[in-house]
Amino acid sequence: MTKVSIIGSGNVGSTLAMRIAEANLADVALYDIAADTCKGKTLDLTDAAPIAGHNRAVTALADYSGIKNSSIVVITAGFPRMPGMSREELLAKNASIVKDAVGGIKRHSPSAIVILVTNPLDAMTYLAYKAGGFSRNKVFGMAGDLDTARFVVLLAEAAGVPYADIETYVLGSHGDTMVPVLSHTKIKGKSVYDVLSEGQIEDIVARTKKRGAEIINLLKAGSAYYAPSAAVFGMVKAVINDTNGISCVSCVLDGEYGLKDICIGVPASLGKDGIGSIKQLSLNEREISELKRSAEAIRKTLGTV
Ligand code: A3D
Repeated sequence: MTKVSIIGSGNVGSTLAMRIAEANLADVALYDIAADTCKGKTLDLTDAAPIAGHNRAVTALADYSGIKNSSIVVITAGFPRMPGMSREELLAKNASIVKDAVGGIKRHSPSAIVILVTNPLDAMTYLAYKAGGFSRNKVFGMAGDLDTARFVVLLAEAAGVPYADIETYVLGSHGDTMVPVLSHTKIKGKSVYDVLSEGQIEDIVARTKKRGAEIINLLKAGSAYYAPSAAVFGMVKAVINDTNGISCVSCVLDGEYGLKDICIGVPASLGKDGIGSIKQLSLNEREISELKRSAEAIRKTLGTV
């Protein structure tokens, strides 16, 4: 039986558990420091099974030993942003939580693929890679697919087309320096510049970067979780079904895009061994310098860990 363990049963973790079980993709084990709340959520998710029509086990774990034999471990444990906070402000608190989770994975499920969600995402992914000593194909972070989805929604609204008519990538850091790749953005097969004005494009890029903050300000407690859990679900599905489809993932680079020894968002194929290959897009000069700026912002954040 395929098993996915999720560390952190908060908004993202529990919604992801629901998506995985209800898609009949895998059994799900959840671990959270808030043990009773975690148990309560797993009972609730289990009671939904006869209605949703699956027989997947959704269980709460008392400690990390229960994650053994997981194909994938997703780390969502940690504090989310509150109104007015940057993702970087979460660094100190979340770094020690991620280190604990990585220790548990090394001890009990060392061959699992590890997917990071905890913010600040790129720094946490790098930290997990270093602390775990994992091979670089086996640890990556979810952010680019979410940022790309947000960009797609705003482009489709402006152009008045279905989401499926948009082709694009958002690379770089999960933060203000993210890089929506306009040179590879197409609407119904045409360059974005042939469909929308420069002003519209600039506005959409700026709104994409602030979409997370827009949602936080409306929710007032906690951050987005429906779209984030959908993006992680897509990655879990790609690994379990060995699809080799392209996702924008934060992963360790070793010279790709001119960057080394850093985790940053790039397009990569995902399959049973995690990252298959990194797709090298040809970027224009402006995009290359934006990606470098994004990498510098991540290194600055990492420097404080
Ligand atoms: P939330 O609903 O608060 O859930 C976090 C859970 O982590 C809570 O249930 C905590 O009890 C639990 N937790 C805290 N410390 C520990 C620990 N030591 N061991 C185990 N569990 C612990 O937050 P959320 O689910 O909305 O978000 C979780 C994390 O993901 C935050 O850091 C968010 O910023 C981040 N996040 C990232 C994205 C990206 O796109 C990268 C999107 C959404 C959320």
